[in-house]
Amino acid sequence: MKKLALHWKIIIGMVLGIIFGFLMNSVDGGKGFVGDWIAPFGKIFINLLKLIAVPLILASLIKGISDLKDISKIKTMGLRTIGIYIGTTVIAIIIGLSIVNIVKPGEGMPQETIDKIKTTYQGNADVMIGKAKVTQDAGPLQALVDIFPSNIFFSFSDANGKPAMLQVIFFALFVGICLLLIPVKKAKPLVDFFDSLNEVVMKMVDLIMLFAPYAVFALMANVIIAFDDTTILVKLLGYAACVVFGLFLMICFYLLLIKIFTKKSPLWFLQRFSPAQLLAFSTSSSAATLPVTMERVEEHLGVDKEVSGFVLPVGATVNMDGTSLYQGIAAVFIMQVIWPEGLTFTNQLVIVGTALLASIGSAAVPSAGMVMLVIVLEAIGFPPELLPIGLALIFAVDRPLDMCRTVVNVTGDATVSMIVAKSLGKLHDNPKPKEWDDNYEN
Ligand code: DAS
Repeated sequence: MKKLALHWKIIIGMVLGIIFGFLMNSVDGGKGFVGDWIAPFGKIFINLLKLIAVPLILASLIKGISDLKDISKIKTMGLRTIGIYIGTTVIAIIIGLSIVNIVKPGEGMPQETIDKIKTTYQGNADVMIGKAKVTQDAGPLQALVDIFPSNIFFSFSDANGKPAMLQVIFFALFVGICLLLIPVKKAKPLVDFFDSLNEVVMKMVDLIMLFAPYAVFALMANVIIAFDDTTILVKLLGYAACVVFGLFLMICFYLLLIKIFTKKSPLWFLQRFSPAQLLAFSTSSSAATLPVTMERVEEHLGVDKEVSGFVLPVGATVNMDGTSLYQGIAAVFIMQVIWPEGLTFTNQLVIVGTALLASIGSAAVPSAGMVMLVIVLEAIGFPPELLPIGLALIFAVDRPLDMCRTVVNVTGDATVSMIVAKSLGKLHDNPKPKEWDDNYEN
């Protein structure tokens, strides 16, 4: 078992967790046992990953920027990164809209099914709408204001964690650029400190990942016990299949881009990056997965930290191709079921624009994409009185779809980091990951 590759250990933990979850679903008190005695270990694991996200972003971004030596390179890297991010997101939305308009999974849903879904999930939908209202009630420039921290003790205390991530990125960029503007002798102590901090935090990732198979077992068991009404799930299989197929096409698109721009084979990439994808699937959180995404991209895919330290934290907050594809499909599916008159070409164009903005605005935490779907629906004039029913329609399958779209979100970030690194000559061909024993002996 010890010599088994990490991704196989995580897969075994995942499968056993799913089996255990279904077993617990079938015995009295099983759900309570999982919730009280198993799920906390998954929460501890996610907390540990979030704990090191801030120091990791600070260390890798500040060290990375100071290593660039030339401020103009930051502008080039930033423009290339944002440009590719926007491009892949628009492609994701168009793929999603194409699938849902061809398959039409929402047409012909019986009224009694709609009524049953409404009564079962109306409460959950109201919670999502309430969360979206918090975002909407903020002023038009609130998202810009949120980027500038008022103190350096960042926290993920707010439900989304998004402002903290953007604040950490801003602060790290600010410090990194100022390190380039002061004499090298003066900058060296701080650069060395962050270099050392980066090594320490990467080692913390290695240690935390030792527990990944057990944590994934707990996370998957907890997801399975949440499934109540499988009859409703069956009615939504067409919609869910459209989302999953669209997400699969996005993964294929990324693998094609990697082959074209970096000449690396899909198998080479998946073998090295799959632990991050499996964690993204288990946690439904790009933010929680970020430390592992960064460790895999730097130490196993060969992207220099000067690039990964910027591209990945920015990607985790503003690049969510999986989420935007899902939002395109969900918006049209809901219209097909309860507002067919809204299915105009103009509205679909508006969906492209608003799903792009909504995915940028979505936080890297579970179900964030569904909260921001409200923005997309309201942008096309969706009747407010139908909003609760609309969200209730897709609620039953949102968690498994969230797990899948989070995998695409992190894979898109890793793909763009490899392409940008290659274009800047910062992609090392055959990275030798720091194995635990080798590193421990130094
Ligand atoms: N769970 C979000 C993420 O962490 C994606 C989403 O909700 O759409 O990427």
